[in-house]
Amino acid sequence: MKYRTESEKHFLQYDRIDNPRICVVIPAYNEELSIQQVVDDHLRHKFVKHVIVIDNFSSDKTVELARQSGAKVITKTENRGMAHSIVLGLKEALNTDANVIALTEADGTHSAYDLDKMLPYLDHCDVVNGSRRVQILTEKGNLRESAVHIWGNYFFSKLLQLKYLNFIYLGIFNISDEGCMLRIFRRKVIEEIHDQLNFPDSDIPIGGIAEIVFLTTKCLDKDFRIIEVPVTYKKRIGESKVGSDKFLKNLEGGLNILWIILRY
Ligand SMILES: Nc1nc2c(ncn2[C@@H]2O[C@H](COP(=O)(O)OP(=O)(O)OP(=O)(O)O)[C@@H](O)[C@H]2O)c(=O)[nH]1
Ligand SMILES: [Mg+2]
Repeated sequence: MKYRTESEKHFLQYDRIDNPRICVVIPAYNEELSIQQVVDDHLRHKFVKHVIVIDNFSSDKTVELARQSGAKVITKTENRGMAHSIVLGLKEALNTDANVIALTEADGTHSAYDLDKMLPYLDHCDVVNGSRRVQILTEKGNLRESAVHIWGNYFFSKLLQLKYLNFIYLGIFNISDEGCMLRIFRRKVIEEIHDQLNFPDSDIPIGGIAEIVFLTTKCLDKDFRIIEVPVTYKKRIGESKVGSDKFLKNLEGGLNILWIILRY
């Protein structure tokens, strides 16, 4: 376990991004019901210059609909899991001129609108994570059968916070929803960590939602500064792909995350 008291790099700083050029990375798997709405929503945002959809060998119309909406679509010849798409998408974003890289979901739970609340915080840090843990920002009926998803995420988030604990500020970052895919990065963050997002010395990604926890630990280990802010959380369109509405799937995801926190 890391025990970080060296917190000199984690006090107030200002480094304004005057001309944000955002590249949005969207991993997608059989999201034909939502993908167009999600791509359109982001391409309408004034600072979004690129939208990249990484399709995980969908069997529905995700690819053609995303292309119709104007996204750049990366396809695969087999399903290689969500984590593979995340890593591929972040690397692909480096081929654009974006100075901010955003990661979001294809299922319609997140909105480009929230980028406006996240961007100002990037003046003070390198990564802004979204949090879906504010009831007032949650659409009624969302996750109503899945308290275990909410509590599990909260528990593992606090465990991760504990890993970087210092006694005065309760840790160099404060987090409540580590499983939230919506997050934005300064370009330099992805430049520095993009080749370290697989298992050490391999080309295999960590897997599932644990990948984004691993991503966070990579950022923190390099002293990148992370702030978590509340974001709106709408009901997903279509079926859950990872089964976050199922107890056993949540348990499995939680154990993976626990392993990442303890191991790396
Ligand atoms: N399960 C799965 N999801 C994928 C894959 N590739 C991309 N995704 C996308 O990853 C996102 C996460 O899956 P969701 O079904 O939204 O998960 P969820 O049940 O809403 O739960 P959250 O993790 O809380 O969002 C979706 O937008 C999927 O389209 C894949 O290979 N498998
Ligand atoms: Mg989702």
